[in-house]
Amino acid sequence: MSGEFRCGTVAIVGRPNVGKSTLLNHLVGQKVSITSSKAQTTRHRITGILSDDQTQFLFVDTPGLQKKHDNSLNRVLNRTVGQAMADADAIVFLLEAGQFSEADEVVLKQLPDPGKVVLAVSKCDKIKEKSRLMTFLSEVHGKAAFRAIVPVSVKQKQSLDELKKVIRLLLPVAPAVYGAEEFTDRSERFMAAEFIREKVFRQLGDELPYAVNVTIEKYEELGNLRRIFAAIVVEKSSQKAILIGEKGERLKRIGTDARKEMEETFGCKVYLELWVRIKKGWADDDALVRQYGYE
Ligand SMILES: Nc1nc2c(ncn2[C@@H]2O[C@H](COP(=O)(O)OP(=O)(O)OP(=O)(O)O)[C@@H](O)[C@H]2O)c(=O)[nH]1
Ligand SMILES: [Mg+2]
Repeated sequence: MSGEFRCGTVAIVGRPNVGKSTLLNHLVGQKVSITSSKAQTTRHRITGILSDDQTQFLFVDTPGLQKKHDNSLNRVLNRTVGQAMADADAIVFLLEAGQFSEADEVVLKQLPDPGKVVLAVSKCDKIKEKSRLMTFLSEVHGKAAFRAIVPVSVKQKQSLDELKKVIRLLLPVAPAVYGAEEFTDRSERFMAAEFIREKVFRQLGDELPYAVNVTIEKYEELGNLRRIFAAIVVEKSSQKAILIGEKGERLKRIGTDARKEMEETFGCKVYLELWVRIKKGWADDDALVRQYGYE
């Protein structure tokens, strides 16, 4: 039986900042989805593909499910999570080691049939005493009839293999959907915008405007060169000033970091032109949220 090829979708869900995108990138072995220490980094359903001789895993990263801010953008993000769970063959419900809060409870309540849910516990490296981790695992184990519970840490490769093994058995016997070399369903153009947004998230402190967005205005492929023109969209002129920084230093650093990451991932030279634009209240404007590609 174990010799039969399996292929299916695996939604990774959990509250914001629990480590979903980091886990996805480590499972796939490639940077597919952006990560940061700020909550609500992920805003799209992004597939990361992992293929071996026996299985093709279609891991689906999702935005952190949350009820704190209620605007057009968040309603769309929460809907994305629900849809991803409904469509998935298996679900990884991610909790952070030692923490189970109301925000986690919100996700737990929305899980469909626990028989297709694997509970994974992230950031185990942050808990030094083994006994504390054990107590936490036995506490959360009883929350639902999960298929399995797997403590993981991106630093411990071993537990990722264990996680893949239990997920595999939840996937249907089916042929591969993607070629063996493919690692995401997303385009270079989409990833370029995401890489820029990641650098904004990582370089700004608490002053990070929640409603920051990146749009690619022009994307040209000229042999081994990409010419990319992108706008960072914020809501107020004060936010624009923060992003640009003194003498344009901050914007320059965001551009340099994003360009380097693109060159590494795309394997080509990149010319990147970046500027900042103000669009008042876009995150609570249904039409603009759609126009910016959130669905
Ligand atoms: N120490 C440690 N830190 C981790 C681990 N996994 C993730 N992190 C950190 O946790 C933070 C959040 O990670 P993300 O992967 O962006 O979290 P997320 O759940 O995708 O967050 P949203 O997209 O905002 O919902 C980042 O600073 C990661 O470096 C881990 O196994 N160990
Ligand atoms: Mg994420």
